Amino acid sequence: KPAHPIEVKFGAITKPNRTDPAMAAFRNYGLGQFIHWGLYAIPGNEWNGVSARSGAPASEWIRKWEGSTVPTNWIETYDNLYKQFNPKNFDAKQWARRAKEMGAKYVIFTTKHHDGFCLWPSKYSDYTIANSPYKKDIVKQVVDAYTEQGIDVFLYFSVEEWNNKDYVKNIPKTPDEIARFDRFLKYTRNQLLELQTNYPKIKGFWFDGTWDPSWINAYAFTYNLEKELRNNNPNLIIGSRFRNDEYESRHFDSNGVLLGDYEQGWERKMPADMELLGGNDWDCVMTIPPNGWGYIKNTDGMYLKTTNDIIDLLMKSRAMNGNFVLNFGPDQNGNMSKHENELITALGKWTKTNAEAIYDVKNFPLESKYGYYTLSKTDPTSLFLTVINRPVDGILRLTFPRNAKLVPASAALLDHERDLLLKKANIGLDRDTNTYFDIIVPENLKTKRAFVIKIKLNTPT
Ligand code: JFZ
Repeated sequence: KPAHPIEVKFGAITKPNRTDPAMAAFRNYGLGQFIHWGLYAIPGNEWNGVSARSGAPASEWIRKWEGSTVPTNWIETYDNLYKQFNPKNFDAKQWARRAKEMGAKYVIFTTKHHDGFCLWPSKYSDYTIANSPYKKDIVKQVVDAYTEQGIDVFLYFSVEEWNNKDYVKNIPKTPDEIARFDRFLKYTRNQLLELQTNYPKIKGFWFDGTWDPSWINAYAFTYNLEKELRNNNPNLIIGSRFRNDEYESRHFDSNGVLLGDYEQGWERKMPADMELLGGNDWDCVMTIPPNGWGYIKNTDGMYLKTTNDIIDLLMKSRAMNGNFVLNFGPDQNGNMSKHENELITALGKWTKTNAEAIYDVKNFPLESKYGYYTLSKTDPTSLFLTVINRPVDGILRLTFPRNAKLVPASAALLDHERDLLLKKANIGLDRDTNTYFDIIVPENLKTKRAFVIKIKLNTPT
């Protein structure tokens, strides 16, 4: 933050840390599901057996395939894929049931990615699902099915469109560019209002593709558009990637104030510590492969994150008051991969057992070398320790400051509802600035998963 705040006219519209029920719900989601689905699911990161892995940055970017391996007439081929989009196994209700089983409390669904193809029948474009052989409104099915399962829906929307002739990347200069980009801005506004009208149940938008100079330069337009979207739905939740102030400052305005309701910069990365977050709400969105949000046919040689990897990232996010959002890239027929399905099942088992430690919790201001602490929001005497690193001798030694008002009094395993031995350990370290509590992990606890210990806190005796 600058030492001397400057005047910002097109800064934040909402205050950070909104306290309304919609934002309170957001803070408790804990786990979310991202779904990237679109025409890129058809090639699935390859074409005619040739992999785009080294050419396109990620599977959903395959239209941007570059280098010597690009198939002939590739762009034309890609832009005609919609004529084949006919997902015969697509079942939004099944996706929603499985997302619920996994423990997701919100979903972010791609209505339109950078390629410009709309999964809803937009009045403002011909490049939509209505003109595919499938014809039916996919966004509507997703919104309805997830909402019915009690999962809140957020719509992913890319501003940038690769194949829209009105789109201008740099600041429009010529009369033609100015006219085109002006039409493009109106089109963007129309589509967003259309999504709000068609799907009034949505809780928010997840914006993307807002990095080009043309959009950055349109700060007055985007400021008014955000106001309009919020007027239509005062509970609407928008992340920080929608727009910038008049000084090209994105995500945060020139005074360091968050633009939007939560910080949206944690894409395949995790804040190293809470200080970096400045007390703002945030979510981390994560792929299962190293990169690649859309379907990948051949994942040979790619590291796919395991259930344990996901649990670690999920609880790390929760310990820092964030949400963790796991991405899925269904294939062209609407099927999740075997690995994705296995993850859903295994993660679902874990989130069910350990729900108390994941939802309705907040940061606890101590760190643990064994894993992550989360504290119940409703009961400040219920502390959870997710053990990722199991001590070799089975003794978890918790360090609390000597003057702590609440200290561990008893402990139990969440998975077995089994009480654990807890005793104060007067080991005489740190000149008694800390007190220590030993919890014994039973030797017969045979698990290769992280496990959660519920620790009841009490006033020191
Ligand atoms: C964007 C998209 O380009 C990508 O295809 C995917 O949809 C992802 C969720 O979002 O990729 C980004 C966006 C922002 C950053 C990095 C990749 N960022 O802020 O570092």
